[in-house]
Amino acid sequence: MYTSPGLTLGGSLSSASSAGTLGSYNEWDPLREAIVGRVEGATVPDESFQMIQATLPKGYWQFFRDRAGSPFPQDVLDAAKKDLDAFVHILESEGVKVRRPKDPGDLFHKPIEKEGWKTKGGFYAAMPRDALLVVGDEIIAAPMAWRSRYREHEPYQELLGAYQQRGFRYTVAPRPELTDRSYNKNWRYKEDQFESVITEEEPLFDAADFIRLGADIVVQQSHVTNRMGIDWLQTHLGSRYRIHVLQFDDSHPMHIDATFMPLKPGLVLVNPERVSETVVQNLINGLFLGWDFVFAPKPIIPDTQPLYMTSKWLNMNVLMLDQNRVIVEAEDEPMVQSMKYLGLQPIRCPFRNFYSLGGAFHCATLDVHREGVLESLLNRE
Ligand code: DAV
Repeated sequence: MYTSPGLTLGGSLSSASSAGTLGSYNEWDPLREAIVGRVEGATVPDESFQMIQATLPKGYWQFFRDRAGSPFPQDVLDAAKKDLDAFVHILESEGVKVRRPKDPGDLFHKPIEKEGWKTKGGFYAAMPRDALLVVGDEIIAAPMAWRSRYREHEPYQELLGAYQQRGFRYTVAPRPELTDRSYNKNWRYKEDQFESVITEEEPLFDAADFIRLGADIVVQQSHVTNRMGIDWLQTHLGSRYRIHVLQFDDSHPMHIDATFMPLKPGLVLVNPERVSETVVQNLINGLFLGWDFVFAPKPIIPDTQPLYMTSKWLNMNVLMLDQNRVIVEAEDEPMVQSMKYLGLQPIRCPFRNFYSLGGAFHCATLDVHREGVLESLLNRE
């Protein structure tokens, strides 16, 4: 067991009133401060058709082909913003200090041009969990595989600067080149088999493919996270942390947090369509010795809700405020009941309209400060 880094408050984020520590080690310690994303300026991402096929739902492939580079429909954004405002309000009333990235303005409506490629636009600052990874007292900017996400860290720069003054370490992972060599040109859509659309040309990852459990971090290889990216992070973090690569039954993996969601020490919520009984048994007999695994209830989102970028399994993309309180979608009765059954206290927040942007409570946040210490909770043999 290690002790907390115990950073002191530098002052530039002066409204932070507490004794001022930063950092977080896991997904369940008491949440004191979080970044919540923004929907303003969200742009339909301009990615190759192979990347769209690999990561996005079939029913919307044509939408992405037709609308790449243009803003998301305004009514979708307005409705999503309402949900997000309600979420911020709930977090604040539960005692969480909320920080927001800067309004990106037209940043994401502008083309991004690098050597050998150009996109019509960027994406959004709605999901800080994708772009930034907090490990202890360090924030790491992810080397993201989508070209449209190349400038996604920019709306967070001011916040990150202020956090640095408060003692957070800020690391930018090596900026990827994202030339054609980073993408597997022979990739073809397969319904049931995972073969990554990205290559091992350079380290790539989205922060949301990692889940933190103290000194152990689990990750999935995906269509946006490669082996080199995982290895880079392990080398960077050093021996204090151990990264474990888990494999699930998912041919279109992009972000682990609708598949594998630890709720507290000893308890993981898993996706029954992607995590088989056999995989669960192997985990319980090994790395997760002594832990309980619970299958998430089936999502109940109506088909009328447009889900451009995600499956319905966002129902399990919950956010723990501590080992007891958990934020759950307001109308998701099965999830509310499951959480109660597990002895947790669900807090309902309307979020279906935000789902349309591809994430839920975990995706839309970044845990800047959870009170707690670094612990080793898994069975490393
Ligand atoms: O169905 O696994 C998760 C998206 C999180 N950004 C899914 C989508």
